[in-house]
Formats: sequence, C-alpha cells, structure tokens
Amino acid sequence: MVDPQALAAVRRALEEAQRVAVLTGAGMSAESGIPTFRDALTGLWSRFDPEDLASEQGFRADPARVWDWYAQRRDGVRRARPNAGHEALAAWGRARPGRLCVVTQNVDDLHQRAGQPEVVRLHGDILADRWLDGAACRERPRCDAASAAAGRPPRCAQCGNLVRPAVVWFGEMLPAAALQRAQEAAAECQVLLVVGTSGAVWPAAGLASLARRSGARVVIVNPHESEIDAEAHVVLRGTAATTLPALLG
Ligand code: BV8
Repeated sequence: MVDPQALAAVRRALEEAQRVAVLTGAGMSAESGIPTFRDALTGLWSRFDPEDLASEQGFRADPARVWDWYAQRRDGVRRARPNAGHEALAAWGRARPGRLCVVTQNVDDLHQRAGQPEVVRLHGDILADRWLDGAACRERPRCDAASAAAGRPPRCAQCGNLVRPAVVWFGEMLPAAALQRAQEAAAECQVLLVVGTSGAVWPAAGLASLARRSGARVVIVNPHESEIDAEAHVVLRGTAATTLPALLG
C-alpha cells in the first residue's frame, strides 16, 4: 500500500512543477498483459539471455528464432490495451500542454494509443520493420518491402537482405534525436517520475541521476526494488495502473 502522505506530497510537487518528465519501463505495460522484459525471457524463452535474442549477433546467428520471439511479442502488443496508468498519464498531459514529456524504454505503442501528447521512444517500435543491412540491393528497386519474400524473417527476393524489427538491440546506439530529447527533458524538469523500470539498461537508466543532478525531485513508482532506487527522493511501492491514477487523477 502506498503511503498516503508521500502520495499527497508528490501530487503537490507535480502540480507546482513547470515541467514534468516521466521515464517508463516494461512495468508500465505489465497490467496491460504485456510481460515485462525479464518475464518475456521466462517460460518458453527462459533459457535465453536478452543479449542472445535482442541483439544483431543473436539475430544473425538464428534469424528464425529471434523473428519468432518478436512475432509472439507483437501479437501480445496488438492484443493489449492501455491500462489506467497510461490513461492517467495521457489525460494529465493533454490537460497541461507542453508540461509533460513521457520518455519510454518500451517498444509497445500503449502510451500513443492512450493519446499521450509527447512520447519519446528510446528503444524503437516493435510493430515496425526495417532492413537488416540498410538497402543492400545493387539493382533497382532497392530492397523495397513490396519485394520482400514471405518468411521467418521475410527477405529481399533480389539480394537476400533480411527484414528485422525496428527496435534498438543491445549493443546498438539509441536514436540520437530521441536520446537528446530525453536528456533535455530529464535535465529541465522539476519532477521526474520513474515508472516500472528495473533501471538495468543503459543509457536510459542514467536519466534518473541526470534529473537528480539537475535539481529535479525524483520519484520512483515500482512494486519492487530497482537498481536506481538510490537516485529517488521518494519511492512509491505500488503498480503503475493503481498509483498513477492516484497521483495524477
Ligand atoms: C548502447 C528493445 C551504445 C529490444 C531494449 C553503460 C552505458 C551504455 C551502454 C551500456 C552500459 N552498460 C551496459 C551497456 C550495454 C547495454 C546495457 O545496458 N546492458 C545491460 C543489460 C547491462 N546497453 C545497450 O546496449 C544500449 N546501447 O548503449 O549503445 C553502446 C554500444 C555498444 C557498447 C556500449 C555502448 C541499448 C539498450 C537497448 C536494448 N533494447 N529493448 C526489445 O525490446 O526486444 S532494452 C529492453 O530491456 C527493454 O526495452 C527495456 O528497456 C529493458 C528492460 O528494462 P525494463 O523496462 O526496466 O524492464 P524489466 O523487465 O527489466 O523491469 C520491469 C520493472 O517493472 C521491474 O522493476 C518490476 O519491478 C517493475 N514492475 C513489474 N510490474 C509492474 C512494475 N512496475 C509498475 N507497475 C507494475 N504493474
């Protein structure tokens, strides 16, 4: 149960803040039925290491296995609905134009489907595809999606280039513009809400210490301990779908 005094104090800080930034992780979508990243590796995938499946090396080593893992996760995202936490964040952002920036590590589209005005995607979009090797074709038309031969994964019928999910894999650079916008939001906000992340993955996890060093109040919403709890002024031990409506409703 979240401490009512702490909740009231964070509510006040949010209302007084000129700018609020929110960093969300897989826990934000857990109550929408999307397994958290670590959970996604349990059960069927438990014998794999994230870096084996969510990396270019892992994909090149066994494209069908990685493609199937993403296909299963994509089905889950399409079946999922934004939860009360997504809705509360989106309503708060719509009511305060320009004051809230949501930075997400998640590759689902639930913040967007809830109508969140500004969402910065650090790790890409699981529902989108791109070519593994840029446009490898030498002849025209170069590797266009229409020419992709069906398969697990689809590939270019002309040059064999593979289709891959448009997500940021381990060992890959984050999109520069997204990371820069995220760092700006963390450095300029008066309150940073960190919701549903283990704080294990960098450089996203570093946004909490950047916000703190820049003078923001850092508030963590997570039912369990995370690797960045030490960066928080306040830790609310609750879930996204119950705590965010209480904070923002
Ligand atoms: C990079 C897309 C430059 C794919 C993902 C230091 C600096 C820079 C890099 C590194 C560094 N140290 C190590 C690295 C390398 C690496 C890294 O961080 N490794 C980790 C494992 C140590 N980082 C990278 O490779 C990044 N690239 O830095 O490029 C570079 C290049 C080469 C060499 C060096 C540097 C790229 C990282 C992006 C990887 N791609 N996603 C896909 O999804 O398939 S990350 C993936 O894992 C997810 O997107 C997510 O971001 C992350 C998992 O984190 P969480 O979201 O926190 O999820 P998790 O399951 O861990 O935790 C869930 C939390 O929710 C828990 O705390 C739980 O308690 C809580 N929870 C549960 N239920 C609820 C809840 N909370 C609220 N409500 C609930 N109901």
